[in-house]
Amino acid sequence: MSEKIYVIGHMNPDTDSICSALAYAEFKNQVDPGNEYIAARMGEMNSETAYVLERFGFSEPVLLEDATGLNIILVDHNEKSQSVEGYDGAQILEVIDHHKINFKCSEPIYYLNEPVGSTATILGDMFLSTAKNIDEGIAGLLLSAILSDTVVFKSATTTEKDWRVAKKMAQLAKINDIKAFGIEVKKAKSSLEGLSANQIIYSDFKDFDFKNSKVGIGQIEVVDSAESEMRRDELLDELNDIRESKDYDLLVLMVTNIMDEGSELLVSGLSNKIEAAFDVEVKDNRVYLDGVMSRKKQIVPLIEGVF
Ligand SMILES: [Mn+2]
Repeated sequence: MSEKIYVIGHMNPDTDSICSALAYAEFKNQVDPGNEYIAARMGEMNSETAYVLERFGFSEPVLLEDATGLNIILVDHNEKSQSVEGYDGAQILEVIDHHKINFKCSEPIYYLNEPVGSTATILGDMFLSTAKNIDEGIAGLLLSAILSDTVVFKSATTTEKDWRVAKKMAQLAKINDIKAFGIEVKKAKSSLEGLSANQIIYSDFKDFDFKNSKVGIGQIEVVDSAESEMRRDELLDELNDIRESKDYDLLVLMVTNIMDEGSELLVSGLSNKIEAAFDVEVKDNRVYLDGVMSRKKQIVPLIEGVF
């Protein structure tokens, strides 16, 4: 009997989560035509992702609010704290991811995790080795997701494999200048205009539990810091409000400038943890970290280490 299986990325979806869900659903429909694989999302897409989908002619994945009783495949995440409502009551059939693993299962499942720059890198490789055909649009989605997650290959998470798969995908998607296209993708999200401070903080936000301390870390990427500097006080006020109303011990917004290759951290709560983690002084609730662009590699492990 044909089953419906939802392929879904993390909460507050980024381009990698959305494009990987679309691409992996397509891959599975090719290799397992007996079942129906449906790309899904949890929450609203950001403007960068909307730009990418429009560019390659895709409509947005279906919104999944509760996965209780459903068959699901997780892409681009594995932890419950970053996943859909109903996680415990869902049948998780597979995980394809590139994050640290915090996952339990009672039966053997297909679990593929690689320390590469994006989930799309893993999927692109899979398409190249196994799929019957790679649609120009799917290649475009995967290329965009690699460029997005690796910040156009500038992030410390970038590997040789990201480059290799991106080049192949660019050929298939008929994109000649990969870096120029990457900046174009990044620019689609970098404007803060029309967004409230709350929307900016939550545009790419992750929750963490560090030894029972509640920590939240958001990240925005800008190509020019003028806008975020102008709104710094407003962003700090909103961080304080969120921390108080949602009981965070530490709340951080990384404002990453992809041209300067560094991040300013706006900090609410335990700023002594930030000082200890990075050996810096937090002044007026902020500190600039040169060369730091990756939340996953350069921020999360260091903060976790001081809890
Ligand atoms: Mn990712």
